Amino acid sequence: MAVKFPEGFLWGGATAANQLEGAYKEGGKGLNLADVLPGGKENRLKLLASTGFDFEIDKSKYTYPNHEGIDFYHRYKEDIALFAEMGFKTFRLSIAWSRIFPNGDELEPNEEGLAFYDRVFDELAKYNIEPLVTIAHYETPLHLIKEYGGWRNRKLVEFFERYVSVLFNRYKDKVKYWLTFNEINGATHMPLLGLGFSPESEETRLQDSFQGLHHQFVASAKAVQLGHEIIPGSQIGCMLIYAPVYSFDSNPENVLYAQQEARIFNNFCGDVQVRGEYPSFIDRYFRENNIHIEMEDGDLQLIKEGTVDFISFSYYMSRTDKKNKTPEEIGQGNLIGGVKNPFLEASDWGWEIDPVGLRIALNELYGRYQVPLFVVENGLGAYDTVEEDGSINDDYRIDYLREHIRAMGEAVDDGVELMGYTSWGCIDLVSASSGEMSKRYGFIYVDKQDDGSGSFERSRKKSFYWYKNVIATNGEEL
Ligand code: BGP
Repeated sequence: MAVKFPEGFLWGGATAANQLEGAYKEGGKGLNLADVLPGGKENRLKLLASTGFDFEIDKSKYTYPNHEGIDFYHRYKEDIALFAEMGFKTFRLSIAWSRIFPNGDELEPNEEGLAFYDRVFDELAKYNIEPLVTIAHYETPLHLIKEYGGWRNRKLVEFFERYVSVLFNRYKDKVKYWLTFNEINGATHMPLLGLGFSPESEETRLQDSFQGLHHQFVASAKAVQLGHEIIPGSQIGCMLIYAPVYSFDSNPENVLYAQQEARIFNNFCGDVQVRGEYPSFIDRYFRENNIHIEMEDGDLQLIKEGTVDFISFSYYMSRTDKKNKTPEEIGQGNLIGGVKNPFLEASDWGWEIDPVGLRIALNELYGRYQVPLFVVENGLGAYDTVEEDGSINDDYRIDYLREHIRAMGEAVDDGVELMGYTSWGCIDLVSASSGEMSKRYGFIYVDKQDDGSGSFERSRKKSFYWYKNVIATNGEEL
């Protein structure tokens, strides 16, 4: 039976500034984190997971794919026309903080940066495509990283507040949907991406990450309050990376372990941002891990008053786990840990493919919070082949998306309130975790290769026509 989606469901695609804009030094933009992350899976993953990352750019050693991205900065009109052709109702993009405040700590914004996003929003408006804007997506200005140590430093709350109030005032007539911090709960895993610092050592990782998270909770709550004041009717969401945690087996010790891991990874940030308070289970975790959060008077009140309107999340995989892993089992799970799930297949990058997990995720989140949900990232990173006639037959991507969309439809039938779906990387772009172009997610192919060659020319993949029909039939024809 066909699944059904509500009227006005927001179908679309998702991107982030640093992964598609390029033009890394144009328009007065300052450097940000992504500008100093090298390309190539080995280099990037190693650096993201490392401690004591050196932020000086060594151009002779690496390539920097985010410098050019896919040149959206110059080609946004062509790209938005293609999104419109697919029938997008919404387009998720982020604003690069360092286009607006090149160093992050200035008092006055950079007009050229602001004007660029005006042009993008105006272009979207031409086609009635609603922008969904992420305010911070792995793009901390480099100056804030080097001079202040990233989000460990309370000062960033003040700089962020200035940044968001500039955004809300400037775009109040153009943008209604906002997200504060991308995948906020991923921060303890890879603090460099979300919190803009690389831990000094493994011993300091948790303490510094949770302190940085506290600063982001305060900053996010302020953003929600400001947004509601400046833009009446605006809707401001949090953004989580959500991966249901399955127990490897029915051993109660493993079930308990899975539950506890899920609480820390999946629930903690949502509890703070949606319910407006630190959950009681975190006290024991902090105590046992020797974590002490420094708070200022009024922080908890602010967090209480700045709760989000909806929850958005990325879903790529579930996680299967057990309490005692053998040395062989460690590292066999997903990017986010755990052990191999014998029932699931994985992508070429080892991300386990689990559409049922999306239905589980939606039910878990809605059951816990009863606020509207928005799937703002989901998709298959895969190698694509361009045939001699120029066609790209990405049936594997269509299969992946079909099953995930079907699972969402089932969740809607389960009673979940779902606002929309923006599949990740609707146009090929630079991969965040691996810095590769060859890990492609798009409906639109971009001729840019890992070695930096390519014409940037865009072409429609088979999935482009498929998704167009999905949107046209509001998900009835998959
Ligand atoms: C999410 C990020 C995105 C994105 C996506 C896919 O974690 O929010 O920025 O890139 O994952 O990951 P990757 O690019 O590593 O394949």
